[in-house]
Amino acid sequence: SQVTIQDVNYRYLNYNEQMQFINTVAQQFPNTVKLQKLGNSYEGRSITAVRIGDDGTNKPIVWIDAGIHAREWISYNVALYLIYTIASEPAYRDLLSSVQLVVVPNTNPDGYEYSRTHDRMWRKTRSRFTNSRCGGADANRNYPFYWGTKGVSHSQCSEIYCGTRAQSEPEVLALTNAIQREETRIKGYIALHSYGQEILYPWGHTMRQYPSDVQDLIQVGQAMAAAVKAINNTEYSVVNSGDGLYPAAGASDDWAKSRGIKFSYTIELSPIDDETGFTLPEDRINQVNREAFQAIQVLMIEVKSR
Ligand code: ING
Ligand code: ZN
Repeated sequence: SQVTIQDVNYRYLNYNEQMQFINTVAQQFPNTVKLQKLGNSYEGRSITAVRIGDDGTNKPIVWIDAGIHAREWISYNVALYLIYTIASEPAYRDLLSSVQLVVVPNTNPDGYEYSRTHDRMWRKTRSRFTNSRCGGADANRNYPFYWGTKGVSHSQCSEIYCGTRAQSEPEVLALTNAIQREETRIKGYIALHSYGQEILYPWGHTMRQYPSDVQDLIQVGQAMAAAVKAINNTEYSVVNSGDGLYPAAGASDDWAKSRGIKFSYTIELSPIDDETGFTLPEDRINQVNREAFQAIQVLMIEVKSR
């Protein structure tokens, strides 16, 4: 049977179901939605971008990617909901005529499948190393910007192992290559993670250091948080990732910002605390999908009007 938006709102899908869903949406809206293969994961699964809105123009792009950390399951549903909603609802046609959306709904398919079938709390990729009893690298410590310097481990058994070198993970290489090909057009970037209900802005690799346009990042971050709060009173806080959380080098939003993508963020989706943590119950998926959609829409509107 077919995977529908109902499934995306009420249950977690496996990788094949996610792929089936984006294929169906692409067939349903052939003029609006195009699939683009960015590369393969370590175990050979396709990493696919969903491009929504006219291609081949000079329109600004908002780039969203999800699930670089395998156990953060809610991020995949949020990305799939975003794809479907933007593509299917006539209310967003106008927005799509002036800004293109590129969504990578599963940036770590190997890790995700492993989290579903073997170890619910798995975070990393599934790459293997010779002469090591541990595998996998933290892909959000593997981006080529201050790689390996702070908040990382060089030990292969660590949850925050940064990899053998920057971009050692094929998933990260595929994403950085794809973003760099069109980086001058990308004006907004969000990496979807969970949990904590936070909108994080760079720099994350160090404490008390901010981009020169940090006020713009804070302002738009607060507009995103306000849009979320407006629908159900759910509160997201806007914080610098290095100060508010912990310094961590090699994260995707730091790298995106270093490439000149002005509005670069990491969003920690619901829940806010560790009562359910990464294992957000399925009956809460729909609400988180709708809330995150509001935030992303704010960023699209912001980018469009600049
Ligand atoms: N949190 C992010 C992590 O990779 C983060 C937080 C984002 C740190 C950006 C530094 C820079 O650890 C989760 N939940 O993964
Ligand atoms: Zn994460």
